[in-house]
Amino acid sequence: MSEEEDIDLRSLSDEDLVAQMHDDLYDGLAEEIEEGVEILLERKWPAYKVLTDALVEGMRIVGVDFRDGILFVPEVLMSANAMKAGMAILRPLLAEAGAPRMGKMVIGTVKGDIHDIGKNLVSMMMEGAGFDVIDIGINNPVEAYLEALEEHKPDILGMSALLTTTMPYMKVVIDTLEEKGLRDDYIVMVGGAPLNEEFGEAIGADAYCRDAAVAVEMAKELIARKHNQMGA
Ligand code: B1M
Repeated sequence: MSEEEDIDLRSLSDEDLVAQMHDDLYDGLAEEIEEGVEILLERKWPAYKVLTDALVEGMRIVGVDFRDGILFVPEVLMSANAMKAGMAILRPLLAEAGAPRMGKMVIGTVKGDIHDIGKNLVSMMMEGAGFDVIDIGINNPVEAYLEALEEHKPDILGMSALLTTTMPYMKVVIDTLEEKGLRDDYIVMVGGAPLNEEFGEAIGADAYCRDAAVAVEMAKELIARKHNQMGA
């Protein structure tokens, strides 16, 4: 029996439990992550705090060791699966706020990029804030974005990229919207770990979003601005 299996998660203080969850995420232990999430919720932790302190922080640590060559793709995939298992429990809770309908967003990760945890988190938080979200998944060529925009007619187009090699593709999508005379029909928001404000501006996005909470705030602000402009 492994050492992890011997640990009674319920006997741990909040602080030790969160530290243990970081270890469990690192080790890709989905069941333990699910249990940890349930325990923190029973202890009246808000869903967003569980998400950020236990899951997102745990994944940050995984990212450091992935970068340093200590962890490899198969291990990180297991961590990602454990993270998703925890997120699945939190999703309905984040959407429970009963928020008024705010608008519609199509979101997807760009071509060549299969990272989807951050995008999924943004989708969850946006849904929780009252947005209808159409998630078109990963590895999206410009045609897939155009098709989804045409079909769903959203207020917002969201794009995610986690690789320095794939983030320039966001400009391909924005330039194509320009060429087709569609750019002004949508608010374009972009995000992902390697991006920054400057990049967002350089490619002609309406907003760069550092994280999911910022994405929600930006979306609300830009939608309000759009409505004001239309009313003026
Ligand atoms: Co990848 N990977 N990965 N990876 N991976 C990174 C991104 C990397 C930084 C790791 C590292 O070296 N430290 C590095 C990129 C280096 C670079 O480009 N400079 C990297 C690499 C190199 C690779 C491969 C090339 C590895 C290889 O094969 N040799 C390969 C590429 C595959 C591909 O896409 N073609 C690869 C593969 C993988 C896995 C499949 C193993 C797995 C992905 C599983 C999955 O997503 N289902 C994986 C993971 C998990 C990571 C790290 C460890 C974690 C990413 C993550 O989920 N973070 C990552 C390290 C890191 O980012 N520090 C890494 C948690 C998530 C909540 O944060 O995604 O940043 P994030 O999302 C945030 C914000 O960025 C923002 O809000 C989110 C929530 O707050 N945001 C948005 C994101 N998208 C948004 C969209 C918006 C708004 C905000 O729209 C409006």
